[in-house]
Amino acid sequence: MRLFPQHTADVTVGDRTMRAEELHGAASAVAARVQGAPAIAVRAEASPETVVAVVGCLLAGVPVVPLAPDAGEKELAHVLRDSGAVPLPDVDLAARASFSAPEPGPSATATALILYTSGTTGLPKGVPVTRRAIAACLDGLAERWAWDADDVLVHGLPLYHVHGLVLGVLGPLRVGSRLIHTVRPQPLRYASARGTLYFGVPTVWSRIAADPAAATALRHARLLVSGSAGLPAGVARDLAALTGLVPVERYGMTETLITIAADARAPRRVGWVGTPITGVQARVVDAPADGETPGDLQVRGDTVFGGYLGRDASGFTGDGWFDTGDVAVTDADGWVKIVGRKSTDLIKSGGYRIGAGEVESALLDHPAVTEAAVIGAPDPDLGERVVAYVVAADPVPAQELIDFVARTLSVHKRPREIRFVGALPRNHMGKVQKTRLAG
Ligand code: MLC
Ligand code: AMP
Repeated sequence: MRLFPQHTADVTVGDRTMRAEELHGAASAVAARVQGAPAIAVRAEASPETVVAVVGCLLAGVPVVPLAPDAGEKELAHVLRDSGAVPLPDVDLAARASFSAPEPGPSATATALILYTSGTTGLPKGVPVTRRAIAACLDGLAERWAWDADDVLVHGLPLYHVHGLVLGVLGPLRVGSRLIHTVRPQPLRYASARGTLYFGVPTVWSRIAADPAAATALRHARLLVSGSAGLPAGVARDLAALTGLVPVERYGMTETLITIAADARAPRRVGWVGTPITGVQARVVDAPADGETPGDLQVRGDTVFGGYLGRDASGFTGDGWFDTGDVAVTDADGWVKIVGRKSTDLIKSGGYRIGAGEVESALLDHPAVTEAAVIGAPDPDLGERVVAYVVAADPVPAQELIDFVARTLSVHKRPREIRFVGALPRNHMGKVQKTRLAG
């Protein structure tokens, strides 16, 4: 199954642009080199090399494991061991080859990507994403957003998650629209790139809304899209005032890709993420479609994965629906609004998903730390920020612990704040009572 036509569109990352033919030639050279490998790990810096590496592996039908460029030793070792992926040697952007996969080519059910994502406890788990899931997700979104080859997509999101990589790179290549990646998602960089379509997480939109010069520069855009976390109503309001546009929202997960999205042509309903895209069904369990009663959000369909790499298919109901862990309401028109999350041990900070257990165990690896409990505290900029309650055997500066987590896991998983306590609140079974830790 082909994911994109041979010559799609030009891709710019930072100050480097690759014409569609150049991208295809360099990616073909990668494909010829990696063909037959079980899986290839790509250090996913925001660069044309990353785009070429990913496209090359996909041409060859070899699964890609994108690595966070700032992944620390512990996280990196785990991902490489768990996936069995082999790191890709340097990519030559000047290489030109012509590659066609032996017929019949990779099947629709072949794994295209293995994305690592945090659970509530333990180390991140691998999510195999099939070619069919990617195609269904991108075609469904193109339909919702009337996204076509005349669009120019702008974003600066990281290239190792669904948002920045699947939607933000494979999306334009499949649709044939030009991509301008700004390397970092800073307001002024969005403002100076002339696009029609802009992707951002709520933190990006809130920073743009707080920068009127940057925001007003987006007035020419056709569509702003927000996702990966809930968009605060105040941010939507400020953006509307400055740009004349209210972002369209969509909802998804690493395990399911994007499942629910609002139609760009429909009136905006801030906080509502839309209806299931083509090929996907959603249900809110044991709740009437009254727009008010919350229940567990479950999904199934073409975009949904089949189970974590090397593990059983946890998270699925007996009748084959994936339990997202999110709590939602739905209304008579089938629109969905995300109202919360079942586990407080999954933190969303700046759109990144961070497992409390993973940060706790990283902190416990530090010799001065005897106990640690991590929570997500409400944060006006990041949505939630990682806060760690720590019992220390010896005096240790908070910054040392923050840097230690940034080094062992990755920078975005570091606690933004350490609160030293004499003991953690525990119940009579000895379990930490996180509800008694103040946000
Ligand atoms: C700070 N830095 C440190 C550090 N403290 N470096 C080492 N050690 C420390 N202790 C450095 C960082 O490396 C970085 O450098 C700089 O300081 C700023 O880092 P930051 O403060 O962490 O960045 P911040 O401004 O908080 O980031 C906000 C953000 C980011 C919005 C840019 O959170 C982001 O990119 N979010 C996107 C997440 C995303 O794509 N999620 C999608 C998941 S998919 P430098 O040099 O790099 O600036 C999904 C599915 C779906 O959810 O529905 O989409
Ligand atoms: P990740 O695995 O990083 O893709 O994170 C998935 C989680 O992000 C979901 O389970 C939701 O909690 C959250 N999420 C994604 N999109 C939205 C949205 N539009 N509104 C609210 N939460 C969202």
